[in-house]
Amino acid sequence: MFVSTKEDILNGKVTDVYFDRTVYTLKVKNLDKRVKAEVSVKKLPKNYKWGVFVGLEEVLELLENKDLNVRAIKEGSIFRENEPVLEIEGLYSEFAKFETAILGFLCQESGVATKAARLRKLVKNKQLLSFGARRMHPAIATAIERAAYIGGCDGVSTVQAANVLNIQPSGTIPHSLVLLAGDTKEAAKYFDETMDGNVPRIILIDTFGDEKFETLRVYEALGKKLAGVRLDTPSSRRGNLKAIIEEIRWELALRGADNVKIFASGGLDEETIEPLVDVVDGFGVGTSISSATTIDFSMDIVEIDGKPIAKKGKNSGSKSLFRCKKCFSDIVLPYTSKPQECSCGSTMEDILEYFVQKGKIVELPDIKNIREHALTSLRFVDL
Ligand code: PCP
Repeated sequence: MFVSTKEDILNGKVTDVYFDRTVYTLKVKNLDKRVKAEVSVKKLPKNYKWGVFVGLEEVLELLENKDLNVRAIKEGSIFRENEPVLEIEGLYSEFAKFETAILGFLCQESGVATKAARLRKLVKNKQLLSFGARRMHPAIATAIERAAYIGGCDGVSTVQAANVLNIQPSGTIPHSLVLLAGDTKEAAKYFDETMDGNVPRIILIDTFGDEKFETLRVYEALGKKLAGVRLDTPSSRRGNLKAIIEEIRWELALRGADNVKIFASGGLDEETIEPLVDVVDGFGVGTSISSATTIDFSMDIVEIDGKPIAKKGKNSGSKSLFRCKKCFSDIVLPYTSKPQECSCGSTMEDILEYFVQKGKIVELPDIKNIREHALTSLRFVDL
């Protein structure tokens, strides 16, 4: 398989060759100096007004035990364009070769988390499951699903990611089971007879026939044990999916089966989810989360030997990112430890904090706290 191992990454092998060449030139010409390098994004994708910051834990693992100091916003925080999200202080050669991996962690995982967060806001209180591991290289499936979970997915489909996140994996049944059973009702019965009691009986009902009638057949077979049905209806047959779901809900209610939940999946994104939010109980989303547009962070030197300096188009100097606890507005100022007064009258705190000092990592929050921080922050922003 064509994968970079954790050792390859930690040894700086996954680096753009110009960093190796630069470090060599700096050494030979004795140009290496202590710098401050800042990560920020100039332009968010599409019409995004914010992003969710994910990938910090892996970046810190890369930078620990080196003569470096790292300030960053907490993992799961909201950030906006031109805001410093991470700053590394130390000898440039100490971290130069890791820039490729640092940005790789942050760009892809923040992209996934941001898309998950956007869908989280869109689906309101309905269930949102990450079903997209199958769309990406399996070596990064756990990183992708962790980012989706932090961004707001209620569950993930891959067993390994669920273990890492300390949650139960989420899933229903695939078309293959229905095809091999030869019939949706039979597949439902076989699944029910073979699964542990704690596995929800959610049956895929779009393989054969009409979704409404297949639902009734499966309900006839499983009765109160039927937890839900999933429509993954192919686009060639999708038609008015909302109307189909409303018909199913009517027929279930008529039979006192209001408890049977209805899930939708298959090619879902912001546009196709919106009209379904009021009629479904949950969504399984694959491609649009796992292959989400990256957030194209860049890393730029902003200080050399304590003196502010930056390339054209970049403000120099170490910075503070002040955020109002009440109205969530931000202001970027030259680094200062003095709290600021917000125009709304509340106080603003610098949300950039030290995560590594002299090579030592501070105690990091667990995944539940990171996700809670993201979900709490989402209340302050809109799409
Ligand atoms: C897909 C599979 C994924 C769903 C759809 C989300 O159906 O169930 O979990 O994928 P997407 O958002 O990337 O489209 P199929 O590919 O038909 O696979 P299966 O028969 O295994 O459900």
